[in-house]
Amino acid sequence: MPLRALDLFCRVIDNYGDAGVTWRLARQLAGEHGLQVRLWLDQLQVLGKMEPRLDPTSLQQRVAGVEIHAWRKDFPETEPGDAVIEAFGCPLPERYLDAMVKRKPAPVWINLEYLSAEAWVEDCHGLPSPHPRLPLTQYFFYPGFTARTGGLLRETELPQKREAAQQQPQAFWQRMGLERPAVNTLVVSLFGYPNPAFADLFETWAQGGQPILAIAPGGTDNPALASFRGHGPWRRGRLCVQPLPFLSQSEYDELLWVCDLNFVRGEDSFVRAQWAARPFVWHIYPQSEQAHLAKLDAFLDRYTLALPAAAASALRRFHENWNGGAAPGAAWPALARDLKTLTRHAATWERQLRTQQDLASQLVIFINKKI
Ligand code: TRH
Repeated sequence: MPLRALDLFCRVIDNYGDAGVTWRLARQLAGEHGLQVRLWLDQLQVLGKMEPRLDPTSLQQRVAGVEIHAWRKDFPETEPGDAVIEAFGCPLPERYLDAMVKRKPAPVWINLEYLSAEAWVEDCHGLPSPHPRLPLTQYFFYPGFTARTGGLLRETELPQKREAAQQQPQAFWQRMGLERPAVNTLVVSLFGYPNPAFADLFETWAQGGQPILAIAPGGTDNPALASFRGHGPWRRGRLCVQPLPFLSQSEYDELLWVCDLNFVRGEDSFVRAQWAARPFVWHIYPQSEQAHLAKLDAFLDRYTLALPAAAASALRRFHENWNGGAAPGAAWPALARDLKTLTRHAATWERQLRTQQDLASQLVIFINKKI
């Protein structure tokens, strides 16, 4: 019997990406694969920031074809679906695990892991892991950049929607209540983790030779605005920093599409910046013992492979400063000099990456092979 109904569990660690990724996946599984999807999420208010249609106070609701449940401690008796996806290794409720054991056949159990460009991911993707105590087997499912991984989240209509928005960007600026930026202005979106480097970069931009419009969505949630007061645009020299409220996921996508350069972070905005086919700077989620720097290097190794040496070195150096909290100002001129090369490369990278089967489709195929 092919896969019909699926439970997706997400426990928010911090920030927005856990909820952002699982919401994107849930919508695609329901919308493009016609599955009955139940999303169990512990912090609905986090998703509510990205999805205006959601009522964060409701225990159960239906949005975009997905049945969304508030995941609370008193987990109800529930008949498991044909498959269960636990996002980022969040432990499932005991009562649900017991129901999985009783269900015949047992559901296909997937652990959807965090994204990494590191080579070891290919050896771990799809491996079974028997439960230590229960007659259940979990499968590791690793997103990734190669054919030996689970791929990346990408909805079918994404390329067409992006291309249309990039050809007609004025609709987005109007909806944001902003003037369309002048042709010679470099338009940058800002999203990152708290970073002392923001102040140095703003000073460099203010003293620079080109007008720069830096758009910072997320209001006070955006660390880029940590040193600003008030909501209006902040101007110094050639720089204008324009705060925006926290955008819906689809509006944030549009912002990435219409900007010339995107500063992103974590996992979901990092992937969405690649689908925008524009140059980006990635602030990787900081981990203890600098473990995140190996992940950053692994990605830059893949991403800069086809770049001319000068542009590759400019991009890598800027990332080292940006992720090391060092003053990025000194690394900015080289990055700005190679922006045209990086823009062409970003479009080539997106076209190549798009040939990979998307994550949701790979998940459905994988589960149907195990059912
Ligand atoms: O918020 P993040 O730092 O989430 C992180 C990462 O997911 C990381 O992998 C995980 O370990 C950690 O959480 C616990 O960054 P990320 O992944 O880019 O998620 C941000 C989400 O917020 C993304 O879906 C885009 C969305 N967003 C909006 O919808 N509107 C906005 O205005 C902004 C700025 C972001």
